[in-house]
Amino acid sequence: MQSRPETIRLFTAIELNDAARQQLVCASHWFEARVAAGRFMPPENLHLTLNFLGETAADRISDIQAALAAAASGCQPFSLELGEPGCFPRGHNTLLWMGLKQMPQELVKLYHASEKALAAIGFPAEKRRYSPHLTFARSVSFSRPFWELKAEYLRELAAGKDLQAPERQTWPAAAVWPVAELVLFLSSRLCGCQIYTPLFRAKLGDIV
Ligand code: 2AM
Repeated sequence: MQSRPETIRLFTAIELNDAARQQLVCASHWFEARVAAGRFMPPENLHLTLNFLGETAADRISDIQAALAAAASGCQPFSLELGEPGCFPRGHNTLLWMGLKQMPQELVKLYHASEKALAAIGFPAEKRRYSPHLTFARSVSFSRPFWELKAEYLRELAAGKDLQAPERQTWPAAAVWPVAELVLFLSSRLCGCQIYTPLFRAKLGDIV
């Protein structure tokens, strides 16, 4: 009998720097304190997904690395900034995410370049339009409507930046973070916990 090839679950993403991660963790804690229930992601798991490859034969790794390296080399580094929170319905529950303040052209180019390079080696392109988001909680249920929480969050965020009101909770300053690589991640589970391990870093603008 032929044994089935070993498969691993893969996706590509952009990592956050420390300041942006701190900003997102602060937002995540804010929502965690105000929802009825939800699984909030540990800080180290926060990321901006580009391509979801799913279950993949482990022996495809070198092809994938070459495809991502070629795609990233033709794109220039850029900067990102966290924007406003949003939610997607997922079954009976909701997924909470943070959006981006702007959608840089270089991010769009990187998304299309990596998608095309992966499609050329057999990973079908997403049918849905790319909607950049950083998931920070899954299986969320609310005791108040999301739009109400979001409005309150944005008000408090603005007030937190107000130096005239130092007694308010202080939010980390809005972080613009530089992006210089696209990372291939392995997604695995250990003792019921989701672990994301970087396998390969494709440098942007790294023309050889
Ligand atoms: P999500 O945050 O929108 O759920 C690792 O699981 C990453 O891959 C997550 O950021 C997740 O996006 C994305 N992902 C997981 N399953 C997916 C699927 N079936 N299609 C597209 N993206 C998926």
